[in-house]
Amino acid sequence: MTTISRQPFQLVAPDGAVVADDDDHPIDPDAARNYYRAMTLARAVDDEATFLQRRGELGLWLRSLGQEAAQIGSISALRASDYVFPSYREHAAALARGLSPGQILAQWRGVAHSGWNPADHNFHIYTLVLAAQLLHATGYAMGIQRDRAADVVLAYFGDGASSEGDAAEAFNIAAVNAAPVLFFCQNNAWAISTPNDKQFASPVHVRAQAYGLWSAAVDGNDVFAVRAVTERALRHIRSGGGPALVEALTYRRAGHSTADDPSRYRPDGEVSEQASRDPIDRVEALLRQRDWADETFFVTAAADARNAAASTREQCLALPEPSLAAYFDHVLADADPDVLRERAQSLRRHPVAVS
Ligand SMILES: Cc1ncc(C[n+]2csc(CCOP(=O)(O)OP(=O)(O)O)c2C)c(N)n1
Ligand SMILES: [Mg+2]
Repeated sequence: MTTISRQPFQLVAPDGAVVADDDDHPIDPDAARNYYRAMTLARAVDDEATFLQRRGELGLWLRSLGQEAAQIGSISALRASDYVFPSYREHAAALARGLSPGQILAQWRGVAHSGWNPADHNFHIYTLVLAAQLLHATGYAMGIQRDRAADVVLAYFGDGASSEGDAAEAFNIAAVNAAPVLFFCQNNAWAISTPNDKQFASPVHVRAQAYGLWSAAVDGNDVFAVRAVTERALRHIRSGGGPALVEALTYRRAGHSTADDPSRYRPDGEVSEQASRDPIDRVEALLRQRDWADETFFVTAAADARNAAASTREQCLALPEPSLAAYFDHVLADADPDVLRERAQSLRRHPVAVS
């Protein structure tokens, strides 16, 4: 069954008021406190990484500011054995999966091709070629299907990536094969300087229906709603219903990257208006209104966030410089004569870099 909702699904309003109850995900105090902590931690790491880039310690950083609920709500619905294909902005999801800040920063510091072994956390390396990971995810899901495993693949992508040919191919071939994959779009309203209305004439969760995907739209800044909709999509997939697509409507409150100046294209006032829909403030308002957290909880969460920031800094500065030879070590799994020749050539040309 395919569901189409033009009104994004919401459980908690921006002011913290509960607008609906949901059997798939009751609004309960433990969950609210856990979400608050996870999102606050992710925000602190993201802020610190931005400072590190400004100080010249990272070459580039792509912020996830404002997208924490979309990531935490979706990733928290998965089982540990499910496999994730991120795009390049899924830092909150990566932290929730157990990756360290240092592992996430390594690529942006230019000292590693990725920074982690995907198998360690069932979390693939970041993919910068837009929508390529949707094809990888579909292929991986078809492999799971052939292994008769019960796992599901979740693939993150952006609103801009949704108009890539790779996305169309992935949606189609996943549907034809009933592959156990959830395509999770974080629609943050912008693809660098291209707004949604210049990107597509029909939202991705509506287009998904034509491919034969189960789909739904959700308020991406409402962590409870994201979790509930993701649960529904996963249930559909796990019961053999085929692939699904969730479009989480969120907002990119930072530039595309630290190399971008959004004031060149973004209307004045848009960011401050969107700040009133902040996903962390929303859970804080809920916690305070319901009296589900006392002052000690918030003070402790803030201290944990400061520690996470300090640890991010330390881990970043402690990342080892790779040798030039290391760049050739992960090109192909087996020794290849061309790669070995280029490796030897480079080491001859740059003897200083070797030492
Ligand atoms: C195939 C491909 N084309 C172009 C680019 C350059 N590029 C990098 S990010 C980006 C915008 C992507 O926007 P979106 O999919 O909405 O993701 P967001 O960055 O907003 O999270 C573009 C055009 C790329 N990386 N890959
Ligand atoms: Mg986008």
